[in-house]
Amino acid sequence: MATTTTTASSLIESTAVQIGRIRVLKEGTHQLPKVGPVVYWMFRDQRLRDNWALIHAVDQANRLNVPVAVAFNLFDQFLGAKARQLGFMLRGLQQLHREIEETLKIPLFLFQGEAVDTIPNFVKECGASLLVTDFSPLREVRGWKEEIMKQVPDSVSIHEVDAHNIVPMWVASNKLEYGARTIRRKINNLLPDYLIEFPTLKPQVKKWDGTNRCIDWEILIENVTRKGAEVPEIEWCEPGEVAATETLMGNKNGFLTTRLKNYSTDRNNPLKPNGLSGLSPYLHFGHISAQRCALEARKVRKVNPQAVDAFLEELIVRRELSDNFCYYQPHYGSVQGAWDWARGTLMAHALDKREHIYTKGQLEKAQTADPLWNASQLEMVHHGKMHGFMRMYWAKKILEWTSSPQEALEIAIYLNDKYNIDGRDPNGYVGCMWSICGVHDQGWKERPVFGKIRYMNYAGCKRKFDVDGYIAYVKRLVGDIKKRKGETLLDSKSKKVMNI
Ligand code: FAD
Ligand code: FO1
Repeated sequence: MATTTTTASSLIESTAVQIGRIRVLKEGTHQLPKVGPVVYWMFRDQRLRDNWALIHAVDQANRLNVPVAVAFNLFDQFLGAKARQLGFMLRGLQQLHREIEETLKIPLFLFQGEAVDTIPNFVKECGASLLVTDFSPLREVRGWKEEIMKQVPDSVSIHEVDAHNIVPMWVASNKLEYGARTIRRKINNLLPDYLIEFPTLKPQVKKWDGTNRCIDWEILIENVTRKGAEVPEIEWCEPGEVAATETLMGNKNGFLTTRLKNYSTDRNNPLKPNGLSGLSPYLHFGHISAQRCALEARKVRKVNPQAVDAFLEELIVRRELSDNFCYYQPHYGSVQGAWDWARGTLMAHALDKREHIYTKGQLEKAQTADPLWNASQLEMVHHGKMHGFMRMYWAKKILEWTSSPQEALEIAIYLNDKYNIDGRDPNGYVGCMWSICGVHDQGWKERPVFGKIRYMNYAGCKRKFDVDGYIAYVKRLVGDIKKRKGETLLDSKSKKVMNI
């Protein structure tokens, strides 16, 4: 994608958002004073608060003295998403829609279909002069943007804003980073410039005067969740910005307010899911800004410096490293995307005898001889979020039990995207590649099947945590979920019978 660094001519001098956070993807030829509205195509950062893309869109609209609108495109099929993910996302969007129209009087337009059709059509229809997009490194998103750049009229400018990372991905580094060690220094040097308090979102000067189609959220959510019923919604995680902020710092069970102190110790204990922040569903769908999480975490650093530093390492360095990898490594999600040393060692051991070989179906149904692995798979399938520690073990065993590293990677990504509420995320593609292809890891003592890829086994887990306790915990968890499902089913059937 031909991106030019931001030039003043294309940007009405933006003071609200640092220039480094904005990339001009296309220079429009619109001539002042005849300018049309600003459209923000919201994709990854589905929130009102602390959203640099929205701040930029409103700022530019006010400078051009034109209205601003938000457009969201619901894809019919998005990387295998089912009811679990789409229901969560749409319920979050429903809240956003109500708030953005009531408090900011900014219309939200929801389109269904392919963004390469709906977004350019909307831009043409409303005569927009600027299209603002947020940033995702995923190849599908980049392909859509390339196409949209061709489809929109010459007069339209397109600005991309990294509203997801604290240090914009392209500012942190202009190349594929080798690991956390190399990118950490670059990010830390830039944090003083970028880890700053957000400006208040200014009210828009000009109101949208076009008619805005109303959205029947209930019908839409009902249809989408019925179609994707194979992977049912989760009940334990309330979607939306309010719940996200509660999870971060609510008085009742907030991570920073009530659960931070055990983070450094408990986060590697699968028996303590509350030991993790629980923020990944909200960070993935953009219901909360990572920058907000970091700003709030820094405020409580004095109380728990170790826990805050460990959290910021994951939230800033590891997370931004994932975006760096997916952006600069076109073969992310494939063995081709691994470093030479890893590809070499995996190929050298590809024909080593495997103790077990399982098919994708057997793995999906947790039908292996390893009760620990089965428990982690069942936690993901039924609970919708596998514990971070178990994800490493889970993925590494798939390498051990399939006939090739590429097949292992494909199965791990397929299952991770299908069942985890935070799937289809750069963190997931990198998590699977770290586990199976040693990306961002070093080489270890050579052994069968794994070669020099870091090895994890049951005995190692037993040394770290109460394996039997975790297996029993997941058994209870799955039993409770099935019981609740049975009750709701019975309840709805009895309602039908009693015609309630
Ligand atoms: P916390 O420990 O509280 O982390 C807070 C935030 O920091 C996370 O939400 C995430 O944004 C970031 N973070 C934490 N660990 C990592 C990491 N290892 N790499 C990158 N960022 C990290 N994360 C996802 O968001 N989606 C996925 O689909 C996903 N799949 C994974 C698959 C495998 C095989 C592995 C090894 C890791 C995967 N991860 C994924 C990374 C990590 O396991 C999750 O981000 C974390 O468990 C989410 O729970 P949490 O927010 O409660 O964790
Ligand atoms: N973003 C959209 O703009 N439209 C969608 O229809 C959409 C569906 C979707 C389903 C699952 C999921 O995990 C994310 C989804 N997103 C959607 C959000 C966006 O794609 C993600 O933020 C990226 O995958 C991360 O870069």
